[in-house]
Amino acid sequence: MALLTPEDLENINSQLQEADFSVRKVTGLDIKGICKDFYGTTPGCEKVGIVPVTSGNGIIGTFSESLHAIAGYFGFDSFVTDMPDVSGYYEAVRNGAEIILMADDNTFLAHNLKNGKIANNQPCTGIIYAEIASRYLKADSRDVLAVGFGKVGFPGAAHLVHKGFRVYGYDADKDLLEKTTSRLGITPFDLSNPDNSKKFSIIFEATPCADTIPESIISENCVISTPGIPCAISEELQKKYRVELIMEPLGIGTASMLYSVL
Ligand code: NAD
Ligand code: 2YH
Repeated sequence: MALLTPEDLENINSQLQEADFSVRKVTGLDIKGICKDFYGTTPGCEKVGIVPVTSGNGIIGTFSESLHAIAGYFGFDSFVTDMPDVSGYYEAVRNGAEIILMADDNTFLAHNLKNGKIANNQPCTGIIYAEIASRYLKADSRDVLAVGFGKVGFPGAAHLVHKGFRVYGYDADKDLLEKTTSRLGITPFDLSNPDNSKKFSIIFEATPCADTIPESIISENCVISTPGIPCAISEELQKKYRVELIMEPLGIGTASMLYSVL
C-alpha cells in the first residue's frame, strides 16, 4: 500500500485550487458542485474531528493538518485532536465532533456519528475521479479507458459501467484484468500491445506507477482523471496533446468521503 508523503501534501491549498480550476474546465462544475450533484447532499454545520493515528508507519507529518485545510476548503468546520489514537477519538467526540476522519496505513475513513454513515477513501476516490471523467463536456464518444483495477480503480471502473459508458480496461496483473473485465463486462485493452490504434478522449487511471498511459492511445485534448501517485503521464505528453489532467493527492477523495456521509 502506497503511503502519502509530506512532499505529496505540500501546498495543499494551491493544489486544491488548481484541481478545482481543472475540474470546472472539464465538467462545468467545481469539486463541491460535483459532490453535491452526485451525492445529493450539502454540508450544514457539521463539525469534523480529525484524529492522528500512530499505528503502523505512524503519523505523516502534515496529514492531519492537510485534512484540516481540505475540510475548511469545502466549507466544513474541523479541528485536529491534540492526542492521537483512542485518546484522540475520545477527545474528538467529547469536543463535539459529528464526523470523524482518521487513517492508518490501510484504511482512511469518515464516520458520521449522527446518522451512522461511514465511508472508505479508496472507493470514494475512485468513484469521484470516474464521475469527473464521465462529465467531460468535450468528450468525442462514450468510450472510456480505465487503467488499474485495484482498491481505487475497481470501484471507479464499475461506476463508469453503471453509468452506461463503453469501458475498455487494462491492469498489469493479468489475472485481475481477466477477472475484472469479465465481472464488469469491460473490453480488455492491452496497453502493452503497440499495435493498438484506438485513441481515447476520456481516461480514468488508478495505479501507483508513473507513465502508464502510452502516447499511442491519447487523443488531443483528452481528459486524464487520475488519483494515482505518481502521475500516469509525462509532462512532455501532457503538453504535446494538451491533456486536461485531473490529479490531486488527497482533497478530491476526502471531499467525496465527506459529502457521502452527510
Ligand atoms: P492497488 O494496489 O489496490 O491497485 C493498483 C492497481 O494498479 C493494481 O491492480 C496493479 O496491478 C495495477 N497496476 C500497477 N502498475 C500498473 C501499470 N503499469 N499498468 C496498469 N496497471 C498497473 O492501489 P489503490 O489502493 O487502488 O491505489 C491506486 C493509486 O491511487 C495509488 O497510487 C494510491 O496512492 C493512489 N490514491 C490516491 C488517492 C488520492 O486522493 N489522490 C486516494 C487513494 C489512493
Ligand atoms: O496514506 C494512507 C494510506 N495509504 C491509507 C489511505 C487510503 N488511500 N494513510 C494515511 C496514514 C495517516 C497517519 N496514520 C496519520 O498521520 O494519522
